[in-house]
Amino acid sequence: MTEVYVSMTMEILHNGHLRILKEAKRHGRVTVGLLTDQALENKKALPLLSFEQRREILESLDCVDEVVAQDAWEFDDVLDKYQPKVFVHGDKWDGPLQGLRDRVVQKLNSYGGTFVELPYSHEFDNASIAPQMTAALASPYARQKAFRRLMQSHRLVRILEAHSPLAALIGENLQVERNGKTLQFDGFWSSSLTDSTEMGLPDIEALDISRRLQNIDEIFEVTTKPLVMDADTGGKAEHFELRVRTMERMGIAAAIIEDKTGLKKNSLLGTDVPQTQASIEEFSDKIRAGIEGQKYNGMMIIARLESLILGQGVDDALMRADAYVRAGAGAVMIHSKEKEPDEVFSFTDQFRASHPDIPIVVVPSSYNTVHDYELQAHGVKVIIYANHMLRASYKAMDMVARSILINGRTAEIEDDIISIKQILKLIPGTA
Ligand code: SPV
Ligand code: MG
Repeated sequence: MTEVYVSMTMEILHNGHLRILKEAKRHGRVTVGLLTDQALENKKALPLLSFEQRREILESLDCVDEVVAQDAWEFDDVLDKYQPKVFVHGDKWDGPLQGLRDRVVQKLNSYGGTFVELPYSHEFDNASIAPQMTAALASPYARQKAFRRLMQSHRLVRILEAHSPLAALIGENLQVERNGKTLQFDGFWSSSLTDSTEMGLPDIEALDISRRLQNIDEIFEVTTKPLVMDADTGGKAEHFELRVRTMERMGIAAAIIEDKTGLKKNSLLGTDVPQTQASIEEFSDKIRAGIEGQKYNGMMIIARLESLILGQGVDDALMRADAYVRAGAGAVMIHSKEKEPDEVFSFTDQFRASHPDIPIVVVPSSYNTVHDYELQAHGVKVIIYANHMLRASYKAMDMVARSILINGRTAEIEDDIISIKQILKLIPGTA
């Protein structure tokens, strides 16, 4: 029988897929190359269904003979490997597929394969299924699941601070090209520093938890990506146990708690202000409370080590990290306020060796010359850009206000700010 190859992501199975697969079946034995999370990296958001779930659905179809994992977005490797007699694909080659068609034709010609290109059915384009998909992706459980899958994947996870829904929309939608790869942020950071600053309050856990959660709820209203909450010290273990229930129900993907006790000050102040680290026992109890308080273990509890911030050294951080993981922390965050990442790397290299599977989170606010790929090479899994959106907005607002006073009008600043026309287009439903 003729070998026919069809490649698909299949976020959800719809009759557009069935049409393609039935057409493919007319040409012979059908192998579906199902895109893995790795193949989708930097190209598309991860589908709601896991690879295994999508595979099971496809395998149950009469028009599919075999499902294989396609680990690359491009078709070069699969065409070399399977050399199918027939390659079936829709005729829509825009967006991230751009440029791939010519290479497919070339490869097929090189060994005499046939290209069957099917007309794209606009019945199933993003616009028609997007609202339902967005609603599904934005559900509390889906956000938490997406985060866990990101943590299990091989990819570096980039988290952007969002102090408002508008800031979050940038993290939700922005895509850039770097070295031929499409990059985007994977989720949001709800920062105690920027949430407090936005309210004109110091970062000392003074902002009410209900207000922090309200901010998150507003961000959730307009986005789909996972959110990591800076839960400060978590407060008293008994209170934290109750709060995690609400956080979990809302769909917060992870809560990071820091191992300080008493009145917490911002970490970047280090030992310039009085700050006390909790005992290992006290903090381990809080981690356990954060796990036990949840209904379905939807939210990861991440232990944040303040040893370097408080001058206790890398060995102290390693000893604590080990204890916190034993208490059930799903990941550890190592924080530093140094200009260079040396002590962070000393921690990550040693921790990686003893705990290869526990994700490491970093917040490179002070050691800001280090690149994401260097952090990744040292075993970092998650990078949080913790305060830059708020810092950007304050500076821009200050500049505008000054310009208005100095010039006595707004014409001079117009080119540096978003136009009213763009604002009206920015939010669907405004115009
Ligand atoms: C925050 O963003 O509130 C943090 C990170 O906790 S830091 O400000 O560096 O302490
Ligand atoms: Mg904080």
